[in-house]
Parts: sequence; C-alpha cells; structure tokens
Amino acid sequence: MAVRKNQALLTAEEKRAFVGALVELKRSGRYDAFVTTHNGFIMSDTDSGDRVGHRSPSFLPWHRRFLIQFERELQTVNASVTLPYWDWTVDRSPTSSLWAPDFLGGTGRSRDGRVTDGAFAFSGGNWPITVRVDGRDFLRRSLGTGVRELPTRAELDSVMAMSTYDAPPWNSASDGFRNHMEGWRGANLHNRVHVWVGGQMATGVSPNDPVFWLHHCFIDKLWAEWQRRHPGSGYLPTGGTPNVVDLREPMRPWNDVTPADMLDHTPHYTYDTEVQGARAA
Ligand code: CU1
Ligand code: CU1
Repeated sequence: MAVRKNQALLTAEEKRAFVGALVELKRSGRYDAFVTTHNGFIMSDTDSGDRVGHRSPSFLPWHRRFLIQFERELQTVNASVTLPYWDWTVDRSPTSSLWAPDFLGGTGRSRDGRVTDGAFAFSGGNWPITVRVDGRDFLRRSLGTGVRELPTRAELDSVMAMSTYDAPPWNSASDGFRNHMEGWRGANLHNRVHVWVGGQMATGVSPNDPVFWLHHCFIDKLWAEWQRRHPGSGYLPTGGTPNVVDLREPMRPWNDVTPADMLDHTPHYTYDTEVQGARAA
C-alpha cells in the first residue's frame, strides 16, 4: 500500500526519486497534460454556472481524483514514489528544506521571479513552462510576497472544527468546511498558500510548480482527517442541485467517478499519520 509521507521527513534518496519521476513525466509530455486539464477547469468553474474543480462542493473529491491519477503516472516511472505532503502550518519559511536545491529549489530572483536553483530551474533545461498564461517560459516564485504569512495551525483548527461539509449557494460564498478550506471565506487556507508561493502557483496553470502536488496532498490529508473527526457529516449536496456535482453524479473530466467514489482514500493510499489496521481493530 502506498504511504504518503510528510515532505520534511523524506530521505535524500526519496527526494531524488520524487524529483526524478517529475522530470521524466515532464520530458515525456505527460506532466503538461495535467497542467492543461487544471487550467481548463479554473477557466470554466464559475460561481453562477457549472463548477466542478473549484468554488464548488466537488473541490475536494475532484482534486483527490486528480492527485491519484498523477501519482499513478509518477509510479509508472518509479513504483516506489508517492506524493509527499507539505504541512504549511509547520514548514512556513522560504528557508524550509522544501525549498532547498536538492528538492524543489527556492524562491525566484527579484527581477523577474525566475527560479534559479534545483531541478526545476530554467537554466537546467528540464522544466520549460509550455502550458502558460503569458509569454514567460520559466518557473517563477516569490515566496511570501503576495501574502506575507502562511495559514497558522490555529486558523486551520477552527476550520477543521466545522461540522457541515458545504451549504447553499454551493459556491465561493458558501458557509461550511469546504469553502473555508478552499479559502474563499474566513482565514483563507488553500487559496492563500497558492498566493504565498506566487508565480505560476497564483494562476490557473499552478501545477507547473511541483509544489502544487505537495500543497494539494496536504489539503487531501486534511479532508481525510476531517472525515474521521466528523463521521456523521457526509458530502453535500446529495441530489437535485443545478450546476454542481451531487454525491452520485459523475465528475468531469472522468465519466466514471463520482464524489461518492472518492470519499474513502484508503483503497488508493494512506497517510503516514494513519494507524495501519485501525479500522479492523
Ligand atoms: Cu485546483
Ligand atoms: Cu489549489
């Protein structure tokens, strides 16, 4: 069973394997297909029309499925690789080991935001930005510039305590766990992390930055923790709701996946903090 680990606890060899698999997917063209898909949903998801990936209840199951598919692609390159997660309530500095040259590389230079160290630096030739929203073909970051501070543990805890999954109008104005986690309301959790990283991460082509996967892996882990803490609080809405994906409706772009299919992550992977066999005990 694949176990997803905290990125801060990866060995040097695990970091090398993860980075190597990313670079190989990029070389093959399979990586950029994920960037294209993500940007397509960012462009089409609106508060008043059809919404699947963002500003809607299916934000969490949609990204869970997206990550599973990406993780499977990584595993075709190296079967030992799993997605690591970035707990930004703990590793909250531009000098965290996450941003070291042996892992994701650091912030961009001040002139143009270009990342200049690590495997994803433009000069290395491994990471041209081909799916882009402007003419710049290099990975950009400006850690801690667009917003100074990452969300805190206390801010996260207050959202984890919310017992209702989602609520009308099922968009970025909703009350409830999903919208507070996504960040349109309250302290701004998920969205703020995208802005804190800056560069492509602050746009629809955010998966161009490999940290996208580590950020969303943590969001996914938090959803799993929330589910365990609120066992009586299921996915909403359960049916008959225009423009959003109800519990048993298929989620684009997958014709055969519903939110209900994504509620249990454990057939696909577990997290390092989850006790193995706890369900059977
Ligand atoms: Cu997204
Ligand atoms: Cu995101």
